[in-house]
Amino acid sequence: MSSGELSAYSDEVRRVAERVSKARRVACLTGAGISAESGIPTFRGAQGFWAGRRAEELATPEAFARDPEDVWKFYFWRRGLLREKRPNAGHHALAAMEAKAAEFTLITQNVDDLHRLAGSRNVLEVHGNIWIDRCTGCGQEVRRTIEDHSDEIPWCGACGAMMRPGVVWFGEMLPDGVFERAQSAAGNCDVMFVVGTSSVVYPAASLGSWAKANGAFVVEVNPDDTPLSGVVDVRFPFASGAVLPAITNALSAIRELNRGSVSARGAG
Ligand code: BJW
Ligand code: ZN
Repeated sequence: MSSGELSAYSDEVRRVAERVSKARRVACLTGAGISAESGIPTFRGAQGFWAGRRAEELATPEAFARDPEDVWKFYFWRRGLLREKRPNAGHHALAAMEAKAAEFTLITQNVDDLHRLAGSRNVLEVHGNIWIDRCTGCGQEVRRTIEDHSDEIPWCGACGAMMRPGVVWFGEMLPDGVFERAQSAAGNCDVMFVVGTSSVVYPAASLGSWAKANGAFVVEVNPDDTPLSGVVDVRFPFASGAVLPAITNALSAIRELNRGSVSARGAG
């Protein structure tokens, strides 16, 4: 992505930053696209995580019941991949935006933990977290770290049942209360960003239009069109690692300008 292309959107960048600077509440929904620039494959598309296999073959409770080893292998491989990955400029820009905003909720479909590593604090993980093992018997959860990751199927220390990855598969409910909080953040915000998601997996895919229906200014960041593209107020057809820092920088410039005019008034 050349910065030349994004520079043609400088008015939009400023307009969005102005909206954020005046907003009381900002929300952001992210998907796999924001982590693409960290070297993590997205789900859909030729190079996607389940290239050559149907998602339903790996990301359903039925698949796990049929062949847990096969499903665990997929998750061990992804944990291994994540060990070397770091947040990128898009993750960092959202953490910086949170620090500047009055109230900021980051809703992520990603399970990779990169938002937290970048410093985001108010994070709702609607599809769980890949570093959690959850017991299929008693529900006990164990949080793995990059250091204590192993490729052995884990068994529960409390009840002896097999553990599974602490993520949300197709046909499963989202973690208790988390989607309700996400829906409330989207429905009550002034500005909503929808970043790096194909907007096809529900219920997360409903959050952008929910925000719009409740009066938010909705901004989409995605090189490709999605089912949401037609309803957003501003669409940036570029990589999030380029767009989000540009918005955060414009926001800082607005804040500086406002501070300057306040102190000039104070002095005069
Ligand atoms: C960039 C970029 C760059 C690239 N910068 N952008 C019919 C209608 C409505 C709903 C359903 C339906 N049939 C079934 C359902 C329900 C189902 C569903 O939505 N299915 C659809 C596929 C139709 N949903 C569910 O089952 C959910 N649960 C549920 O509904 O519970 C209620 C219920 C229970 C029981 C019965 C009935 C209802 C659960 C969904 C769980 C999704 N789980 C996964 C796996 C998580 C674990 C793991 O990681 O392994 O979540 S699937 C996968 O998709 C993962 C993702 O979070 C999710 C979304 O994908 P995402 O993030 O959008 O990635 P991509 O790859 O699709 O898109 C990347 C985008 O980035 C692209 O657009 C690129 O252009 C862009 N991009 N580079 C910015 N640099
Ligand atoms: Zn157990």
